[in-house]
Amino acid sequence: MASDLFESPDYYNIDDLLSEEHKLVRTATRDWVKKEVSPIIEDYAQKAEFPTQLIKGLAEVGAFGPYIPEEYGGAGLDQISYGLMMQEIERGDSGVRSTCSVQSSLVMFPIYAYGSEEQKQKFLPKLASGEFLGSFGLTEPNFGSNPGGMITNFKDMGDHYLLNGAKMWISNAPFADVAVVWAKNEEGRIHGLIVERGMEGFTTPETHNKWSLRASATGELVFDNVKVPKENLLPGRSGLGAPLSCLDSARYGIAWGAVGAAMDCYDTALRYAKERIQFDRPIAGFQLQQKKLAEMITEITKAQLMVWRLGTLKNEGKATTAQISMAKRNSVEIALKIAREARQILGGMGITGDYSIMRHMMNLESVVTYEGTHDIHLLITGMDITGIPAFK
Ligand code: TGC
Ligand code: FAD
Repeated sequence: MASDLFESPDYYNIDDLLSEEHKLVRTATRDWVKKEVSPIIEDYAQKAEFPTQLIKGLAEVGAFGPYIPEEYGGAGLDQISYGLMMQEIERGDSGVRSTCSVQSSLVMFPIYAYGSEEQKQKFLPKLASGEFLGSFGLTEPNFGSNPGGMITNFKDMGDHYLLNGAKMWISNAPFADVAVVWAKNEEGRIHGLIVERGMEGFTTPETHNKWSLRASATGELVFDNVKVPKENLLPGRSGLGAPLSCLDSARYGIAWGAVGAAMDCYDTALRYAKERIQFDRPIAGFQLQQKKLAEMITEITKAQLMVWRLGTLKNEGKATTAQISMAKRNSVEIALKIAREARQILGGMGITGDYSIMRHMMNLESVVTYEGTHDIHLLITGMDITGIPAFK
């Protein structure tokens, strides 16, 4: 990829709404992304390989459990700092941000929120330091948007649980040391179990041939009579609301992250349009290109304001599931549109790996689907404003 010249757009002086700590966190993450992610990411995406060497740096920059208290190894930051980190990391690559979302919000968060003290002490510091990589198993081959129908199950065998079933489309699965797995007990009640690599009958085959999130490892979690110690059940919460509450936290991070991808596409297209000469003038001087660029910065600015406000609500413990859904859906939608328009501004160059745009565009095709599809988030808004669920 060409050298990383990224300059962050801030059309409405949103920086004035950020604290010094927020700006420091953002600068540190941005500098790290420019130094460690940008130079290698295109190559890893082309090879469809997960850049495992980034794990240590992600931990050092605080991207594993930014809002988890320091006593458990987290960074103890607020939700705006978490959001800004996800924005900067996804500005580099959605797949790298995925790793952080899963580790922080889908593995550390449930252990922190619903785990026993022993579970927190055992797993959180190692997850925060990157010694352990985690994955989150909710989706199954026949239950994606409708996770409540899952068939993965466990039986109480007296001194342990016996886990059977399979999860698919699981980020980090092939490399994960631990997996937070959602399964039904004999009464059909959903619980979270911490499954550890090495447990007999637990395998994590990799999913190949993806055109999207190629620098993120995706796989299955397969459980064939896995004996899970009883102390690995998350005791604090059961029911579908438990995994869905983790999704709230991850979707919030994605709402910020997708803005980062949009910012990178806009910034790249603006710079290119000012430099690229056709018909003896920069293409940025043509009205059609200005329309594209002006609409991009308008949508980015609206999305920046939305996620900032959502962050303030989240800091106050007031952000609702429906508000988070709206922001996740909006950010990904505008990012995808901006990626497509930006790609066109670059003409033929836009399809190459010399620029980040096509990679962002392909990555965003996963982001618009995972953590609740575009349709599901619209239906969550619909249910919230009408009071009538239209899922079933
Ligand atoms: P429904 O009857 O509405 O709700 C069941 C129970 O859950 C409660 N609840 C929530 N609780 C906490 N937080 C939330 N966000 C909640 N949403 C609902 C609800 O109150 C109810 O509680 P109770 O006590 O009454 O039982 O459930 P439903 O089966 O009708 O489904 C609703 C629907 C469709 C919105 C939900 O299933 C959904 O969100 N589906 C989308 C599935 C999804 O997002 N999967 C993501 C998998 S993980 C992933 O993609 C990771 S990618 C990571 C990466 O790489 O970055
Ligand atoms: P389906 O649910 O089969 O949906 C197919 C289509 O039907 C969609 O367009 C959907 O919007 C539509 N649809 C479904 N229900 C309705 C309805 N009621 N009304 C209208 N339209 C509807 N899952 C995890 O648990 N952990 C992970 O780490 C994880 N990582 C992922 C990484 C990648 C790269 C991808 C692609 C997915 C990942 N997922 C993960 C799974 C992801 O959450 C699911 O793909 C997603 O929830 C959608 O499920 P599905 O693919 O089964 O699609």
